[in-house]
Amino acid sequence: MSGENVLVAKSGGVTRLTLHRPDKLNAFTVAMHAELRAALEAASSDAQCRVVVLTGAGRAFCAGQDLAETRPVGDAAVPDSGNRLEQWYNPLVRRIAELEKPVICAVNGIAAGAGANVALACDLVFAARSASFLQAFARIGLVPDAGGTWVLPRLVGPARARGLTMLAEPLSAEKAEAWGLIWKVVDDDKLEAEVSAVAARLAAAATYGLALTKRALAQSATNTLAQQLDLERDLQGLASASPDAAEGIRAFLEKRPAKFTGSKA
Ligand code: T3D
Repeated sequence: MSGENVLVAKSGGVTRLTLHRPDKLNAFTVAMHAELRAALEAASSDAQCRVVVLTGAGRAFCAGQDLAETRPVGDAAVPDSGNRLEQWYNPLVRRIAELEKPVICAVNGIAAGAGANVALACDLVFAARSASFLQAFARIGLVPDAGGTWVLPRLVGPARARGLTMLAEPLSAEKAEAWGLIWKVVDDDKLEAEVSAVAARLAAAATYGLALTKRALAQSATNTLAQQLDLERDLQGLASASPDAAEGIRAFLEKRPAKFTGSKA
């Protein structure tokens, strides 16, 4: 169900979530976090939903934490930001990572601070050519969060991760693609159509196999090769027991398109 801060639209197996505070560049407030959490929980338990698309309303994707909510009172320090990470950002990043369906991010404009890192937590990141990614934290004396210090060195290497986080300059969508930070740059006027086409394709895919693939890739970050081989053996055992694997192999041998249901069993 749509809220004031997160619009929810469901169609053809795709649940589209739009961050909706365009006047404030979709900066995160507690209210927006709460709506996004509820929407992701609903998408997780909705058997009709086979893919989630996350995007922003207006000219930005998301400007990170709403700094009006963290405003220090008088001469006092900023209220403990660690608490907000514990309560909101960390569960959000985990939820996206652990969702057993692909999550596509359509970065329609600037993605700054935690907004950038929530985008990078998604499985496939498409960005409009005019969009940019800004690790804004150093500009305000904070540490990159929402998984940024984990994902950046892994995606672009330590030298670029240090430059992005310490210099806090915007990275264009084109450079983000060239550096391997995101999947694809798309002309602004084609972003919606391209993301919708990919979402429709994924909504007709073998969802359980994709969920297990997501799990395998996530665990590879800390596994040795031997551990990863064992994990692949176990996950392949699960995948091969699914009706979609049987359908995929039958369809190949019968030279027809597969008709996947997305179910586990
Ligand atoms: O305690 C904790 O929660 C810790 C967690 C931290 C996580 C974080 O995300 S920290 C990083 C927070 N984000 C930022 O520091 C980015 C702040 N925004 C900007 O630097 C700029 O807005 C942009 C570079 C993203 C875009 O610049 P521009 O010139 O295109 O737009 P603008 O004029 O600055 O912003 C338009 C409006 O959005 C403006 O409101 P107004 O004056 O028209 O009423 C601006 O204040 C508002 N806005 C943009 N970002 C935020 C924001 N309002 C509150 N919080 C924001 N993050």
